[in-house]
Amino acid sequence: MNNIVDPAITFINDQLKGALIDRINRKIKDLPDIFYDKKAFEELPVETIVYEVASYFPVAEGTEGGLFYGITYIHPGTVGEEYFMTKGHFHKIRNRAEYYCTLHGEGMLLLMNEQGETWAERMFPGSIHFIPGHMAHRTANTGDSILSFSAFWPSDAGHDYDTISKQGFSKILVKRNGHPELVNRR
Ligand code: S6P
Ligand code: ZN
Repeated sequence: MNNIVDPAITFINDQLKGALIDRINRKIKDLPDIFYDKKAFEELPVETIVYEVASYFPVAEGTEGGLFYGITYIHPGTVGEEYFMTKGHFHKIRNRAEYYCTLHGEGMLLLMNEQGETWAERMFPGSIHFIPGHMAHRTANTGDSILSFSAFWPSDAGHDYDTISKQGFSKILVKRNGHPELVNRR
């Protein structure tokens, strides 16, 4: 019996490869609720890719005790003065935590607690972010190249996108004088 085997997945040259890998992309047309400048949003080509996610789901979604692994690639760009960013979510099981580790590019991790307080952590290659439970999380690309990061989260965490699509984050991340600023929504 050969008891030395290859890993189920690899991450080489920035690409996740192997079986059971799920790939999605989010285009402008998939993100009607998240950007505050609706006029600027309407002017962008609907097929513009904002971000892509490759995830490894070795167990069924909802399984207690498992872990998922994913890589997110956010393209550079803005909608009006707001940076390209992810939809953002709370975990459906609110107390489930997560790690993000930045690989390439520069960005911000926006965090919002259940009281609606929002703050941001700088993301840069090598930055590691612990996202405690009960915290909505969203990432934005503030640079000129792709922002990529790996994520590790419990397989029973689930995603609550509805709360964010209805209420948003209490602050938005905008480009002012060439730099990111976290400001209150108007
Ligand atoms: C999953 C984890 C990430 C995001 C990804 C896209 O819990 O936080 O893999 O799914 O960054 O963001 P979103 O908000 O569209 O799921
Ligand atoms: Zn998450």
